[in-house]
Amino acid sequence: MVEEGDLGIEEELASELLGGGRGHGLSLLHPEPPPTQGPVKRVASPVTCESRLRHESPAIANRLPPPARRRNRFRPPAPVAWLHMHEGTWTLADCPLDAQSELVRELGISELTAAVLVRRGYSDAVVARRFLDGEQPPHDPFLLGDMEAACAQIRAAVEQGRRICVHGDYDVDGIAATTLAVLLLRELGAEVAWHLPSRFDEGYGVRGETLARLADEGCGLVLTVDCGITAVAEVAEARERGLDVVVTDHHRPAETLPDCPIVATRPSEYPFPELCGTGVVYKLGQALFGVDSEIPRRHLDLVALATIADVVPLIDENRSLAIAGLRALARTAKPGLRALMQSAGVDPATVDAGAVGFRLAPRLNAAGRLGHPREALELFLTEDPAEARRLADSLEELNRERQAVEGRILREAVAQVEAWPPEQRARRAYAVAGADWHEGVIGIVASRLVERYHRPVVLIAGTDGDWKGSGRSIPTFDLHAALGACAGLLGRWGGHRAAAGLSIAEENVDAFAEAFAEQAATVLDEEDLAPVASIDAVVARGADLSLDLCAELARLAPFGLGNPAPTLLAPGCGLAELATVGDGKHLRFRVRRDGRDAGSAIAFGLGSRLEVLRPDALYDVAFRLEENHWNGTVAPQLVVRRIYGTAPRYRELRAWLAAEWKKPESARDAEAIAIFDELRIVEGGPRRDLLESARFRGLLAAEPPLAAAA
Ligand SMILES: [Mn+2]
Repeated sequence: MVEEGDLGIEEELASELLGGGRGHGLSLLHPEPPPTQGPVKRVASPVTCESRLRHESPAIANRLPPPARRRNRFRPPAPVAWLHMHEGTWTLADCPLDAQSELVRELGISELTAAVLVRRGYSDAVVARRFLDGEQPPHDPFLLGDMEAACAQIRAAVEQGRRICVHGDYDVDGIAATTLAVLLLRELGAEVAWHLPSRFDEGYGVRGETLARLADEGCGLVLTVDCGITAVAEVAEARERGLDVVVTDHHRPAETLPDCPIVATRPSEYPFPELCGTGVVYKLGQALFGVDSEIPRRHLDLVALATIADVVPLIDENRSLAIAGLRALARTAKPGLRALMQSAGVDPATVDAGAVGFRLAPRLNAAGRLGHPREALELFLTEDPAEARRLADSLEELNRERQAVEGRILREAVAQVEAWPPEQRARRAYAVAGADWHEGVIGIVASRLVERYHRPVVLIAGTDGDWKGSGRSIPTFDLHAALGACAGLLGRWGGHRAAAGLSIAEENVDAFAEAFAEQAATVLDEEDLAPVASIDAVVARGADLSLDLCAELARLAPFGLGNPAPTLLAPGCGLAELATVGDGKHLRFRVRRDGRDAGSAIAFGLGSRLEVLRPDALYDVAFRLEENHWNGTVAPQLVVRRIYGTAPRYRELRAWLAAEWKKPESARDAEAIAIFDELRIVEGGPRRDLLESARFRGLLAAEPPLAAAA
């Protein structure tokens, strides 16, 4: 298992993961699959996120030559689309040159960064500048659901001296939202209590028994955070008992809504419905204290933590909350957050989305996964540094335990899959069960298996005879719908397109695995199982991958869902000085382009490919450009996502075009002229790689070889 601190790979993996939605998440060829952060519990709005993420352009089947020669070395036990698993394809969206040039001119940025921004939909200079500055105008909190009624009900409870109980959830978002609500209500002078459900005794959501108990204990108002939107019967019952409820949530509502004030992203007129649960409470704070009030702003550290940990898209208001919140986290006065960063080895001065998603969030989630989320909440709330240290130590211990449990289940699940007969291995969706697996971590392990096998996976744990499953999907597969089709074999089930949970009778497990695979077979073909990297910009020939460019690209951070770290493509490269590092796990090399050194590259998890990569062949290298701090020096480094074989005819088509360019215009081939026009190639103008031309990409993919005509 890859441990934190191992060559800094954890950041690499975290950012890859946080880039979720691009391809199938992690596709680094890792001998032991890498650690992941908590599960994607809910993708708030598949439409908004995916349409941003999925660039529409013709896929180029830019694959390596047939694998026959390497079969013995690399083929996994069953011949399941190994080429896809390891290489996949890349796609490149169109990038209107007018928009790109305008950004270069107006913002004074490089052609490359401008291309990234245009491809991500920031083609207007004003919008792009606001994005870079992290400056989104905060939307009016009173547009969010029944905000006015909710505030009135809360104020009335405070005035009447009725106790308010905040009801949250057991993950980072639910715990941070509870903390934030408690702190805000205290500012109002309210008598506040809180309740966090246990994953094991109560499970997700608001339970009737809990509300009844709170009513009996003299509570006057329950404020739900990060849950409650579907608690229709529970709320009705509570109100009959004289207990008022205000729901704040960001999950998908059912057809009927609870009969009480609801502050939720859906249904709502709110312009940006992708807030996390803590973000919703932050808006409640703005409504209660005023948008310019310092009171909610003091807790932006919690908002950033939850926004990043809950994997909501880091665009629009979430982006500005994350940027402001990460700054607040760097200088937080909360003893708990300081202690947590210290025990997680996170330097507050450089805390970023990767550190939150990969180091802080798993520790906070460990409480709810293995025990009770109470400890994480107490950590957030405590004002005593000694108490904070004790709680942080305890979370550290729980997190270690979580890693061990998760590692064991992962090994067992992988062993099961690899022992399957080939026809079972070839299934397009896997369901794997273990009698003594821990239900608190099966979701994380399912994500890991999705990364490993590039197909939907449901993991089922037979805890206490009550079998429970947790599934994770790939972008091309609606897991929720697939479970619906198998509903006859399931007990309770629910979730989202990307992630879902279920309960099942033991005797139905095998039948479900079969039905689930059948469902996938009707929806997915082999191509859907191939990871697709969406390229943000093609590096032009001769372009300098400098520290300045690193810094410029870093202005697009924080990276995560909806705003992944830019993936650049350097086409037609030679790989020089190939060597493995880290016990053969990783690959290090220098990228050479057109006979010139183009930079130092590290490819995490690709060490085993050392012997197949040929020094005389050309490769298209997809990478992120990062600063590498080493031994007191800083240098740009290409952090490789994937290495593709360059299309066989790339070299000859390029040579043909170079020859055409030298001819007088009247003598040029029409196809060549069209490509030059498309790229607006002029003497002394900005360089653009031929791959930026859709027409050129078409020629590369065309059959029969068109170069023969040239
Ligand atoms: Mn949430």
